[in-house]
Amino acid sequence: MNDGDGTLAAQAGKRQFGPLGTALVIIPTYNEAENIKKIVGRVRKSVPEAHVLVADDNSPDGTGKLADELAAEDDHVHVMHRKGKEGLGAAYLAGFRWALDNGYGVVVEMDADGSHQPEELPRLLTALKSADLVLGSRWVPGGRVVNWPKSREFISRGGSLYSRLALDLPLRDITGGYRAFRRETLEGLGLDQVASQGYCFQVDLARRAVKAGYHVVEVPITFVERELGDSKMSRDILVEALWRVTAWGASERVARVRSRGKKA
Ligand SMILES: Nc1nc2c(ncn2[C@@H]2O[C@H](COP(=O)(O)OP(=O)(O)OP(=O)(O)O)[C@@H](O)[C@H]2O)c(=O)[nH]1
Ligand SMILES: [Mg+2]
Repeated sequence: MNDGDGTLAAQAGKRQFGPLGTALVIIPTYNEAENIKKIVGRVRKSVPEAHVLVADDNSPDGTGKLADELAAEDDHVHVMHRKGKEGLGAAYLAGFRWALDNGYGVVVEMDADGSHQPEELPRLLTALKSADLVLGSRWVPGGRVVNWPKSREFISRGGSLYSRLALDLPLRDITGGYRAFRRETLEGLGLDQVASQGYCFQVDLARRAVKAGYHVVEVPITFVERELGDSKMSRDILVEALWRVTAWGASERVARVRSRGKKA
């Protein structure tokens, strides 16, 4: 396990990390009516001081209206109504901007479908005390997935392995979506240039954080497959991830060869 305060402090060397400030948990939603009330309730119970932002893409099943009901009775719950389905990446980018504009010190990514356990959030936040970015990780010792078919595990592990090798990243779970950022980290990632939509949005942010020299820590999580509602995972999302990761990897290699050529 690498989420103990002492270990992390050692890994981060002599760097001093400032206090964390208030956390905003962003939950992007598209047709999560069966899940939204439960997940928001679990977050509020698990970390009562945190705020929640539901970023809904005008879900036809009324998720946005249910989120409004939660916000009406709880001043820690906020709702962003977006005009239509534009993908996970766009919803997160809009949520990040809102978080930064409203002064939050920590920004958390969490799925609505119960795959990410709000009860594990305190461990992510503890790890963030001595890190710039914390990744909830299925593929480090202590991490696991529950109720996933072998085929899905193969795709996920393969996606992380391919990204790790193509982009030369020292990370095990690069596609995961349970993360905690310090606001300064988000401010330093160049969010205006992020164009990725699906899973590769997560790869893109992790890659930017490592390349910018941020201290990125993986904390083991238990990922539980959704029980209710439909997956938005599609062939297009996988294809986008494959081509973008391959293109990033190729351009980094070209840049490395060029800089070696200049030094020689
Ligand atoms: N706002 C918004 N949210 C989205 C969009 N696509 C997916 N989401 C949300 O992003 C989160 C992750 O999507 P999932 O469908 O669970 O994707 P997944 O976890 O890869 O797929 P499953 O394992 O089958 O659940 C969920 O909270 C979705 O509701 C989108 O286009 N817009
Ligand atoms: Mg899911």
